[in-house]
Parts: sequence; C-alpha cells; structure tokens
Amino acid sequence: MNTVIRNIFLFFCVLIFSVSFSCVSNTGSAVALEDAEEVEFIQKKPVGGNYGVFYQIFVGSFSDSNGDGTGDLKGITQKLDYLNNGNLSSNRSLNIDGIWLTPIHPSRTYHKYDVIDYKAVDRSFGTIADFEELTAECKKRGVKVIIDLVLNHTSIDHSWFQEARRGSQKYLNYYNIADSKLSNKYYPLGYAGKFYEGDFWDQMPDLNLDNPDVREEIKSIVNFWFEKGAAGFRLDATSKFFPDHDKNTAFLSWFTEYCKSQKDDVYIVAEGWESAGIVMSYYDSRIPSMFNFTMSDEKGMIPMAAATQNGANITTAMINWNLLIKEKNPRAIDAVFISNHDQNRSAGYFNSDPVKIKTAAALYLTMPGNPFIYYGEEIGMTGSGIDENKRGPMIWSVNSRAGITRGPIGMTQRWRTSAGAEEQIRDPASITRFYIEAIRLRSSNPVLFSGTPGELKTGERAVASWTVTDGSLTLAVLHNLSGAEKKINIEGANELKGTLSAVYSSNAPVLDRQTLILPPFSTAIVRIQNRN
Ligand SMILES: [Ca+2]
Ligand SMILES: [Ca+2]
Repeated sequence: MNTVIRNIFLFFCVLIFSVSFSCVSNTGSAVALEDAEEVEFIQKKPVGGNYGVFYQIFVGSFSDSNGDGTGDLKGITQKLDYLNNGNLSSNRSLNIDGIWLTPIHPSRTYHKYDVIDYKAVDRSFGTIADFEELTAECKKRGVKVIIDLVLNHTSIDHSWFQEARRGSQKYLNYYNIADSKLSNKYYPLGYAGKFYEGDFWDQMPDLNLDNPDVREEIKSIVNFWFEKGAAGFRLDATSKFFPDHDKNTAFLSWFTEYCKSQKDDVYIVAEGWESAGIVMSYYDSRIPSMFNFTMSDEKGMIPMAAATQNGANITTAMINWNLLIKEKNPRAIDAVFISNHDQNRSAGYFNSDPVKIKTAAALYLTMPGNPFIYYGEEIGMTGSGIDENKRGPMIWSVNSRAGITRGPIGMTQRWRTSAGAEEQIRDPASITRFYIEAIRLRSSNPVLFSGTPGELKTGERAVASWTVTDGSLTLAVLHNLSGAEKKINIEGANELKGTLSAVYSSNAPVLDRQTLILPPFSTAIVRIQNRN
C-alpha cells in the first residue's frame, strides 16, 4: 500500500475503533489495527503532563539482547513494541506512558543499588549510547524514561569513598564520618580510627547530603542524565537521607526545585517506605509523586479489597489521600502500585487466581494519579520470599528462551506462570490482555488520571465506587468485587464510557437509564450528567 492509501485506511480503522469503543464491549472490540505493525504512532494518547501509566523494569531480569543471560538496555529497546507500539487500539501492546528503570549505573551487585559511578552505565547493561537510543525510541512513542537515583549512599567502591579512605578531607566530608561508633550502623573506615555510617549495609556508606559539594555533584548528575534523555527520576530511600523527616522534606524540596529549574517538565517519584502520615508530610516538598505504600503489598488496601471483596475502606482512603496531597501541592500525583522489587509478587499472594489478579489490576488502574506496574505482574508471574525471587526473569514465552534472562544468582524459586507474554497476547482471556484493556480504558478517559475523586455511595459493601471530576466532566467508577450481580442506581448516569470484566466472556455491565447492572467481578465507567 502506498502511504496515502495506508493513512486513509488507518484513519478509518481508528474511526471504527473509536465508535466501537464508545459503544463498549468488554473484549475484542478493538482488534482492527492488531496486525498493522507499521503504524507510525498515529494515535497519541490524550493523557498530558506527567500523567501516565508507568512500568517498572528491573533491568538485569527483563530482556537480554546478546544472550549473556543478563537483561540490558538494548533488550528493553527491542521490547518497546510490547510496552508501547503507539497504537492504543492494539491488543499486542500495553501502551504504557513511562518506564522506571531500576539502577543502571556500574555496581558490584546484581541489584545495583550500590553505585560506583553515577555518570556511567553498568557494562553488563550496555553503554551510554544504548541509553540514548532507548530514550530516543521512547520519545517517538511518547514514553518517558525515569531512572532510579540512589542518593542515600554510594558503593564502598565509589571513587569518593576510596578517596575518603585515603584521608582526603574533601571526600571525608562527602560521607557521615565519626570518631566513634555512633550506632550499630557505623563501621570502621580504616583511616585514622574513624567510622562511617552504612544505614543499609557496610558496603553502602551513607552520603552527607548537607555537604554543598555533594549537592553540586548531584546537580551535575541530574544534568548529565537529562542530556542523555532521562525524563526524570525515581528517588531511592528518601526517608533514610537524614534521621529527621523535616530535613528529608527540605532535601526533596531542594532537589525538585533544582530539577525543575533545569527541565520544567521533569517527573520525580520518591520512595519513602514509611507510614502514611510520614509519606504525606513529604508532599510538603512539592515533589510531584510519592509512592503510595499503604495501597500496596499483600496486606495493602488494593490487594485486600480484591481479596476480601470489601470496597468501602479503599474508596474512602483513596479519596481522602488524593484530597490531602493536593492540599499540600495542587499538582501532586498519587503513585499507586500493588507490588515492586522489594515486595512479594501479587500473583503469588492471589494464588495465581486470574479473577483476583484482574480485579486488583482493575482497581488500581482506574484510580487517580499514576499507576506503576511491576514488570511481569501483567503476565501473572509469581515470586516471593528472598529478594532475588521477586526479581526473576521476565517470561516472554514458555516456548522459546529468546530474550529471557538468567535471573538473579541465588533465586530459589523457579519462575512460575502458565503462559509467557507472547502466548498471553494471543489469548483474549489472559491476564495480559486484561491489563491491555484496562490501560486502554484509562487512557481513553484521561480524567481517570487527573480528576479529583469524590464519594459515590451505593450501599453495596462489595462495590468499590467513586467519582472523578475535572471541570465539567464527571465520571463514576464502579467495581463489583464480588461474585454476585449488583444493580446500582446512579443519579445522573448518562453514558457508559467503558467496561472491564475479570471473568472472561461473561456479560458486560449494562446501563439502563440510571440503573447500572454490574455482573460479577466487573468494572464500569459511567459519565454523569453535568449537575450545573
Ligand atoms: Ca545481556
Ligand atoms: Ca542516610
């Protein structure tokens, strides 16, 4: 086909898709472009600013381009069509908007949270040029790449620490050095009888983030990665920067301001694995996002809502959380997730029950803010216990080893999933296809990212429901967490905008005037008539 005819053809495909999508079918309506591999990113998502669905990649375990067993940056670039092929109607692509790469810098460990050089790429992962290629390819697809930045500590092999050990006063000041063992987190420096702080591990000396020279280094690192195409950062262990939470908030404020002065659209999300009250207080820094740990993990609110079929607690907590963080920073974006590289994989604690896995996904992929998917979650991969097990090889296929990594040395669980990404993409009943549909539903309704949530009472404990409003547009989001059909009266219900069903081939939700019929384990997005 010549280009003009092809473009016309694609235009009609999109038109047909748009119409069929607004009419809503829970599966299979959006296959028009499935085989159009040559599509050139014709369907940019309407999601703006720093809103987006993010995908966390544990780099060494994701995709191996050269067969040495270790995941690498070229391997990620090779898998970009799976992550975002630029075509929101495709059933082959997750169409995420952002990627978080766990640390890519030179390091002695497989996890690389002990950095030897902040301005280089670990040889096993590739080169700076590979990173630039990755970010350039991502940019074409509208995908932002944020990199893990570990500022609490370096590796003991970092040249700064080596200099400190040799007695350089300048570099002694880079770390938290004491004349005595101030706590059991202090270790002998091997110079002048001094001790250094190693909050996590004696191999990871804590940086002195009060030191202006260290801050200049950080500025230089930030600019270095902006130049290479990074859209922002995921900040590691921010609650460990100082023993004082107010000082951590002040540091985050300084860091955020500096990044914005260099790149006004920077996106930053921070890990502060602390209680909700402390995480909340860090929003005083006006950092865009903090990970919402309360929602994650086996006993967190999202998995518990799916497991216990109780929609009340999660709804109240989510609404209050969003209102409170936006009081502190009107541009705050909640960062919700159900698992990450430090937590047991969700498929494991759901006993690989696809209905529970899909129900949890439906919940968090329709909540306000930026959802973060942990790689492999979308294929129902399990992995729990020691950290290595949580970071296992991404299973691209169960029929081919191509691109599959060896995984961390020391992992004691074999990877477990009944089908890899390739097999699941072909199976409309799969977990992967459910994630694809849920992301499509979200991206087709940008207010789900940016809207302000409000209460929507149904009187049904097994229904999680809320509204999101942006300007004159209000959508109602309803999830039936139970195996019994629910009939819900929604005042002002105007139009069914989309549905999901965690039970494949079951009936889709139906809106009959103001009555919504929610079949078991289903989700509906309903537009509410403007009340003004
Ligand atoms: Ca490799
Ligand atoms: Ca520290």
